[in-house]
Amino acid sequence: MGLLANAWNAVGDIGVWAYEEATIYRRQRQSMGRIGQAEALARLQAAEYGHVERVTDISVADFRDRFLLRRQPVIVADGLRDWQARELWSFDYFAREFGDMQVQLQDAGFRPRSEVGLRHYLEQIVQRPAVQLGEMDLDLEYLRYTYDSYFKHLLFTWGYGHRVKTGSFSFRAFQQIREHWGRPYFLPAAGYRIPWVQPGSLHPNERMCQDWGLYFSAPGACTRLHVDGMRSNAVLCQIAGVKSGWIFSPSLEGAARCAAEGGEAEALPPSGSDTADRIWRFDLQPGEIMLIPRGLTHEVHTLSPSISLTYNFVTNEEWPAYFRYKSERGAGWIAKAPIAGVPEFKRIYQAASQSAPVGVAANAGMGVPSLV
Ligand SMILES: O=C(O)CCC(=O)C(=O)O
Ligand SMILES: [Fe+2]
Repeated sequence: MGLLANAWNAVGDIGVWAYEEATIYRRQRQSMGRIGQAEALARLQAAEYGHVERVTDISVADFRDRFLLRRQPVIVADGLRDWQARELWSFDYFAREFGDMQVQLQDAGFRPRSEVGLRHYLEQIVQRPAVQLGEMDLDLEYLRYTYDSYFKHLLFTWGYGHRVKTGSFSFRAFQQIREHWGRPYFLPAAGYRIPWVQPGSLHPNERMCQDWGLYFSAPGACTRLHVDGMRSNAVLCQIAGVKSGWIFSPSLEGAARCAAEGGEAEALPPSGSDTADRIWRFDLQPGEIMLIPRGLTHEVHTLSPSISLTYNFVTNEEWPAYFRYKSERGAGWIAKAPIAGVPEFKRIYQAASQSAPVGVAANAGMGVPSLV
């Protein structure tokens, strides 16, 4: 990418950030009332409960019209089909290439925890046996990202990462594994507002996108119920192991949060034309990529030793709706406790997996593809 294009991208990013800061975060949001436990649980019980749809060989136009613009979660089962990462990346690969590095782990709510050697951490992860959804160990620490300085992070986001000297695992890995992965084949090449790419194409392997991370986690590890900080879309690209959990419709944001945390939460109204209360369960397998649509609440559980790559984005076409939604609801949040452990919610998902439709394995997520 040319020097001028990079500079223009940087100016665009700063402009978008300043505009959001000035218009969204500085504004007082109107309170939307409160929702209590009993009502929250009743809403979750009555919600439509289904599996995230799985597709293969989907075109950019179809993906955009059926899923991205409508904020429907989807799993693209052949998502990694053109990534060398599928063959190259493994726990051994990362232990061999980066094992001597120190990494800072996080808890289930993204808060920094202990610092350990990467090789040691990976050895611990792979030894742990697979679990079922709902079996968690909240003390397990999680490797998501290790950014050693904010300034360096900015240089990576503007495409100068290859010139940066760094001792941080995420940055070093980003520099070294660039050839092994790329923009998923079903995502548009151009027309992004976050990160700012106009004109030109987005190469997320050259320019570090928002919330980029190479995630390593053990069976039983969890990322608690949350909405991503920027309320942008995320792609969760699964290289090894299985992850499961749920995504909630916009209308259930308040109810899900309230159920997870106990007490009360802000009651958030439905948004857009799709007003139904929905819970989507997912079982993400190696080789697959899931879209977590912008602004939706989700919780993620690792069921077997896992390597994932993730990043966030917003396209030009989504921008007005993205912006409106974020002005209504504010920034993302993370719940104080996981929703998987709430007994009433447990009953909902356990009953649903016992009555799984034909073709959906009851033990989905235990290494067996859930849709056959
Ligand atoms: O894969 C995970 O555990 C969590 C992914 C996610 O939702 C995030 O990083 O925001
Ligand atoms: Fe997330």
